[in-house]
Amino acid sequence: MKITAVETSMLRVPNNPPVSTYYRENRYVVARIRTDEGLEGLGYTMLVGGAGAESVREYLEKSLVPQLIGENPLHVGRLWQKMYDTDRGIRKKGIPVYAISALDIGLWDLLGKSMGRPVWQLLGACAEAIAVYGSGGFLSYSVDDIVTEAEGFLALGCRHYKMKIGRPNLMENVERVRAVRKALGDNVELLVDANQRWDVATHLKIGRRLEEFDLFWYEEPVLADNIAQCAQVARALNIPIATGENEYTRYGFRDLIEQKAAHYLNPDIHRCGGIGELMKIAHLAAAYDLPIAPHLVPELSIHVLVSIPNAALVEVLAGAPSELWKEPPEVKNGMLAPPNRPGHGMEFSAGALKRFTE
Ligand code: SMN
Ligand code: MG
Repeated sequence: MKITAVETSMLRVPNNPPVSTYYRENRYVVARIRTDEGLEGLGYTMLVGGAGAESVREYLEKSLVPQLIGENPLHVGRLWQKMYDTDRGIRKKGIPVYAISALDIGLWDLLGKSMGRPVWQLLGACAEAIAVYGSGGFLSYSVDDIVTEAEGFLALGCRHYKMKIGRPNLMENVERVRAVRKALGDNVELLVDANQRWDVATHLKIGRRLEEFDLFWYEEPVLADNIAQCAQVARALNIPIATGENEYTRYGFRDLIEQKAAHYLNPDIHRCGGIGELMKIAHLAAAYDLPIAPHLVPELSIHVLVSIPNAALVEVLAGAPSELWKEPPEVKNGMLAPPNRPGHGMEFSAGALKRFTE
């Protein structure tokens, strides 16, 4: 089998309220990998808020696609390395790895389709389903918005919910967490996410005040580039630290692990290098018994999570339009199971392609 072409496109997908009060839209860079045997692999990556989408598409088309044309798509590992080795002068952080991730996802889709098997069965299945955590609670929300959103996830059987901290008035963040903890009670695991917002001193001030709420994890305290400071916060607070959504490849996660920067790792399959690289990151973390809770992308992350011994949770974000997919992932009793369809099993719905294609 040979790759004959890669057709790219872009989707601009609006979020629903109240998420849309914070992130109006997300943009997808889509790469359909075509072969001489008629099989097609769907690759895609998502840029939250949309920034950088054109750059990802340009790098994918101009630097990576030429490396794949004429190649056998079933050699997924060799092609990943070939893409990674392209342009050694460009560090594989950010934009280039979003592009590699999209194509790797398409190649694994093709591999599964060529064998008539879902990707999770190619990865070495360990579990049937993974516990879901609901995510949202953005800074633009009122406390009532947060509680209503959380209760929606609890109604699906979820036992974990994540909200944001990061409002400029520091103590207001403590009061918002206090109000949400009071409303949800002690039987719900509450997570907070700072999205890199403050310095170490501020996190010590806020984090110590949040310790009384028995939080499940405290996410991305400092700038993702400053691993040493994340480790400093992890040593100082009596709350588990989670980070990784803005980290790239096994090398970036090696640094997080070696510097003991987090108790939970949140690699994003659309950013870290794709399916194969997420497996490598997960296996590296498993040697340290560090749990993996991938950032967003539940429909793809689930294939890896059911195939690793250190799966923690799968994230489902409120607000994404359900009509995006032909067969959207379905949370049942707070759990998500992978699809039994060949490949990764995902395809955009005809309505979504019509409505959202740029
Ligand atoms: C997050 C980031 C971007 C969009 C939605 C949610 C957040 C998370 O950092 O970890 O879910
Ligand atoms: Mg986050």
